[in-house]
Amino acid sequence: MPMPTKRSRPEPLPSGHLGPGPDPILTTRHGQVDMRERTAVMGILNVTPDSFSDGGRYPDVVSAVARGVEMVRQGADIVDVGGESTRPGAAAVSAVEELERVIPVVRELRRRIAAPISIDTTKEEVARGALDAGADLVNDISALRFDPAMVRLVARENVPVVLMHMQGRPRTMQLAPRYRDVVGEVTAFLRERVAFAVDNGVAAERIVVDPGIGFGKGLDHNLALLRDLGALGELGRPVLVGLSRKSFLGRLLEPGAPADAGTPGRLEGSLAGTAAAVLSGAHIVRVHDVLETCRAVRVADAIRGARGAWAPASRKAAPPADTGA
Ligand code: 7PJ
Repeated sequence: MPMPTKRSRPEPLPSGHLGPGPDPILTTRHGQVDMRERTAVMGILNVTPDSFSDGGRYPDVVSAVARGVEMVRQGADIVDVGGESTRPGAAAVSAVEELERVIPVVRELRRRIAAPISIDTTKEEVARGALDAGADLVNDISALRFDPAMVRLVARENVPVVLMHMQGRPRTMQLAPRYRDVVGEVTAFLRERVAFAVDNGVAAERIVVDPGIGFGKGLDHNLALLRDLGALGELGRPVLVGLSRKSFLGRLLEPGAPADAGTPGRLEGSLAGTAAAVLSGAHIVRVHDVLETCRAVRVADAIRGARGAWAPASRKAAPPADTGA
């Protein structure tokens, strides 16, 4: 079987961008995540009593760690540990409580797995505790906006960071999301946040960008972003997409059902959405169902490989040079 073509981006980018960057490889304290040929799978390990869809299922350290170990066996490249629910309308959690939830899990998981561990938090104190306990990267859904100390921590520790787009705040973000051009606005926001991070000492090659599916977005906004993910490729950084079991899937699969009506069909919806995201330009997918996703992604990667671009042509990128072929 021919190997999928390496994701490289030979074409020059238009002016005003950050440049194509190096190949999509993320260097962490626990090895490299190489996304040139394979899409990386980030497994979600929620240690919250009220998270989006598996809240309360891993209430204790032992079962949370066991699930983390299992996800790595199932093929996860990164385990994302989170102790603060960002469910629309969820109550805020204090740093002390978040630390109590995540630190024992990160510490024990570190002893048990070699894969990079990420910490899903917007608080510097929590991120610092988790990095000290053995975490390798920071996943900040506020893109370094909610805690002014966060950017200094990431720069000083020289760890990779995920910068995610969100319109509004978790409590109110789904009330009335509005955009004129959702893809353009999300791309511009992420460009500004990448520049902010770099200006504050974060190495560009440590940055991952994320359109923030479901964070201050209606159904059509989510679909437009997933369809046009290649536009984020112009930022020259790996793109992470998280759509696993999110409520827009319920809106597609069970229109009319209440948003909190459980998750029937969300595995299939998540797999289809994730495969589409891979073909659309995602380099990392953040998911609950690691085993199933790894299989789906393997197929999507084989199909994507034939196209061989590090990101699909961006909306604004110049067309490929005419090779006369
Ligand atoms: C995301 C996240 C996402 C990143 C959550 C859920 C909601 N971090 N944390 N991207 N979503 N980077 O998992 O359903 O989409 S919490």
